[in-house]
Amino acid sequence: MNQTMDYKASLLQRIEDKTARVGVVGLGYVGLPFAVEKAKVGYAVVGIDRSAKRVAQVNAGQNYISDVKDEDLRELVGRGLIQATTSFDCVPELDVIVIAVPTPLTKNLAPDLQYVEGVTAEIAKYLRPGQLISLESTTYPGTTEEVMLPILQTSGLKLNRDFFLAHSPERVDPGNARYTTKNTNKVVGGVGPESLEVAVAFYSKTIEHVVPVSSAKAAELVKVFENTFRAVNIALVNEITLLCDRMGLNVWEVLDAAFTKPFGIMPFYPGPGVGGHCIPLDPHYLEWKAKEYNFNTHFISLAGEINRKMPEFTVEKAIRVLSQMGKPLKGAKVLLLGMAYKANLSDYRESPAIEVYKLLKKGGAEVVFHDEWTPHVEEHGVVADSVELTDELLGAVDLVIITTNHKNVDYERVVRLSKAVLDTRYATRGIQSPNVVLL
Ligand code: SAJ
Repeated sequence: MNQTMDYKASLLQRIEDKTARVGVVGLGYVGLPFAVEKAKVGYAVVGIDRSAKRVAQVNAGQNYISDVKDEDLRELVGRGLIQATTSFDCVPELDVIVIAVPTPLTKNLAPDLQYVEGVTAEIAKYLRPGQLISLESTTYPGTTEEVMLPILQTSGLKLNRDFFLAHSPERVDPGNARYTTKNTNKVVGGVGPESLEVAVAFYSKTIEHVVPVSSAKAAELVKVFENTFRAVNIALVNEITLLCDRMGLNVWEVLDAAFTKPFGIMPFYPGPGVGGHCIPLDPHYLEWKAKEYNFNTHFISLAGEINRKMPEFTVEKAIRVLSQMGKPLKGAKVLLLGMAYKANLSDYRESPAIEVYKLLKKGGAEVVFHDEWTPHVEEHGVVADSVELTDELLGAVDLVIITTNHKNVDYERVVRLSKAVLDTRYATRGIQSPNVVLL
């Protein structure tokens, strides 16, 4: 009787002895650190990215992700353990393929899976027996099994006999030096027990603690819940900020005091809005899917509504500060300090500072920004370059709005030289001055 090839056993063996060749689709803030971690322990890694520029940078050992050490990438590329390509024709040589491509929203907050579907269709063209496919992109529960699996099955291959399919959500906190790809607990869910077994074996080779769950769907919901937890709690402190403004209370004092409670609370802080490619977007993937079950996720919708209101509130507060100086918004000179979506990184995608910039311009203000992390900004119709933070500039503008609390700014100097400062991040904590207004 001809023994049908046990593809699972041979794949497990290759994972175990590190002869498995690993593919990473999407060389961004998730994919490139992952590729480096896998190569560091000896796996040969092929990065696939649609950007020829990124592919060329990787093949030249030129790092572009701040969470990756330049010398690590250079060394691993030099040793031939990492290479990159724009083509999927390398797929047949790969044993494990990890997908970390963007999952954005459409303009009316519906999931946009074009990248996940496109990549899966490319992989399906080349799929062969003995391969594990793992989706890491944040998405709604059901994507891996209901969207990816049917596309992969067009290959004619059989799930859990020929190929294996899993979801293992990325948990990268950009800029977090303490928690990295290696030491952040990793949830893994398979489409069937065999897929779970193979995926757990793969991730366990480089990640200290792997957390298996019963299905890919459960793993998808774990991640969307994590980001929803943050979005809702950020919205809660933002809502308290709006109320404190009406009550004439200092929300920062209230929150600082609340967070002295040693148990049962977790610090979140208000701001000019919520940016990045995760927190403002991912929860709406769950909101959209829940409707299929005739279920309204009220917390997600409300959190999104409140967080999206914060840029407007910031400008409203700026108008009040200017009018107390006898200055209408129209013609006022305003300097934004920080365009990145959060402190100490260079990413400005969905940054609330950009929304504040647009609203101020719309109101007729003359707006410039200073942010050494984002020397040039091109997003949502704003195209502008960072200006130098000179004494003259600080003295010349009517209002400075601190929109991102980067640590590389001397806030004491900013307060000393400015007419008025609206601090949306409490970056001026500890600096007492009558010309500072907090959000
Ligand atoms: N923000 C606040 N107040 C807070 C916390 C954050 O206004 O108390 C703002 C930030 O300024 C930023 C936005 O919310 O504009 C998002 O910040 P974030 O740190 O929550 O989100 P990301 O996108 O940088 O990274 C998050 C990860 N962050 C943490 O867990 C701390 C994690 O949720 C995900 O692993 C990651 O998104 C992702 O890729 O999903």
